[in-house]
Amino acid sequence: MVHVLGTGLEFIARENPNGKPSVRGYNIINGQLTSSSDGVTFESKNPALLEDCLGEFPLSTREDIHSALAAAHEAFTGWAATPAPTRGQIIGNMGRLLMEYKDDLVALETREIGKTLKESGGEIQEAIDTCLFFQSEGRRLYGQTVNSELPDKELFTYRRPLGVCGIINASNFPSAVPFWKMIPAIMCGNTCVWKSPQDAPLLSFALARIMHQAGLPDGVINLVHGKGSGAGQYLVDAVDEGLVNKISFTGSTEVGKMIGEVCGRNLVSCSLELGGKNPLVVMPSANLDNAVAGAYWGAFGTAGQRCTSLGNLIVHEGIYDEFMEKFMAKVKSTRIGDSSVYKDVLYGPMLSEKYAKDFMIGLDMVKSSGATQIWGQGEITTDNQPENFMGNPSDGVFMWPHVFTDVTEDMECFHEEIFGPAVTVVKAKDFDHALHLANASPYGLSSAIYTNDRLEAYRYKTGIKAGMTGINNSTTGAEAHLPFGGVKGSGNGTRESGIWVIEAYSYWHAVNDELSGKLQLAQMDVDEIEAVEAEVDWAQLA
Ligand code: UN1
Repeated sequence: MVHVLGTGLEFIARENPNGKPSVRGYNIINGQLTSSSDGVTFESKNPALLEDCLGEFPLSTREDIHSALAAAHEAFTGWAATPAPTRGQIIGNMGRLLMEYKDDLVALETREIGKTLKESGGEIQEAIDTCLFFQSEGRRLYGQTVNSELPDKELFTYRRPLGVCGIINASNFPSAVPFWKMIPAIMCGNTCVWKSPQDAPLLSFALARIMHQAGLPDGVINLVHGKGSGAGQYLVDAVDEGLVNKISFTGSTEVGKMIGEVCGRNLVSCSLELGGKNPLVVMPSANLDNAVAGAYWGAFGTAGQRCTSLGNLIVHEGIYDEFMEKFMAKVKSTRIGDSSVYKDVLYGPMLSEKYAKDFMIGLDMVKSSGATQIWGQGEITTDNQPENFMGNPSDGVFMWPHVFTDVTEDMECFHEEIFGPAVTVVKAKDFDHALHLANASPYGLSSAIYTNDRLEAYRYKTGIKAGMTGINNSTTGAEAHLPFGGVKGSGNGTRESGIWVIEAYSYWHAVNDELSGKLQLAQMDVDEIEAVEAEVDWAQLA
């Protein structure tokens, strides 16, 4: 692990129960490792083994954020002037280094946020794929030539960088999502201040070190650690101070709306990827085993901590009993535990103690909504554990899988996201009712339908209000080159990934080149103007 983080790193004397070292982590500002201006730190803990501390990290102050922004401004002119293919080449180097360090990064991600090794592997791969995609995009970043309406004149469009981007991501996808944001940002010639998620500072630090090792010039990406209400807020405040040209945020709808307001009043562009209450519909023609597999994974994979996780499971009443029987058999067999110790667990701990606390509040909300709790008993403890729990539950923060039935549209739990392993099940009378229910929450991120009726699939695809839809597939599983994002309460319409994200990190610059050697007027009906002018008695008007 040490070689991923680079040389010159100090370790903190600490006895971790798994024998792993604790690291002194730093901000990276203008390529330099720095502590917070007041020396205050916070710890990152392994949520599967709370006594395992990964390290201490700067709790960044407003002054630190301003230093990072100054470095990003300083680096901007040089980076924007660097040829795009060269920028792409450095991004390609990042991808190749990530491949080299993949095993270490996967283990580190699992240790820091508790995802299973398989999922951490998939996520680091997504960061790699993003680098490889944008390496060659650096050789395109196309503009257009446009025909002029006038002779001897040429028109062009160019993509220009926006400037300094503030990047704020969540800890559930701490490697793929910041790469979704920063790789296109720097490919377009922007510079960044990256506020790492509070629960994944060591992984973020390792990724930022790799980016620099790949040849990224100092100041192009500046990493600052801290809390959302601290460092994150200072970065958003800097929009009001005129120091930020773009904010890209993944997190809650509540915080996203606040960021949207600050950016809106300053006319600063923002990309917002927010919450979801993603529906999955199961119709009678579906292959039920396939539908059970998709619903089960969507609800409980990653311990339900994806923004694309299944929220409302909408089951047609004709197959409700049969589906639920198969579904519950799977839920009851769920293997849970620390994936770095036990093989083949479906999910591990919550991302951190804070996520565990918030999930318990979410469960209370579902219960007070009036839903029927048919499975799950909150936090897993020594005296309260499901059959297939592996290990000692008091080592970390682990949750039961939860299933709530008899959910109806008028309940709060139908509308509100519960970030964790809990699914709310709703009965639908027919297709139209199912589609209505799928559209009835305030969110519109991901969605899915299981059906073998092609017309139903078509009507769902065209009738659903969501940024993403799976047909005979789960609600999760975005790929690195398809547009990712939502509508309604799930975002402001911006997209990440693929060629679409380039719109979010560049503006179009239209240039006209007049070669005729005289003033030619565009967008004027020249003959008519001349005729009108000839008739006007200018002396009389004056
Ligand atoms: C997120 O939860 O913020 O499609 C992103 C998926 C993942 C991305 C989720 N590839 O589920």
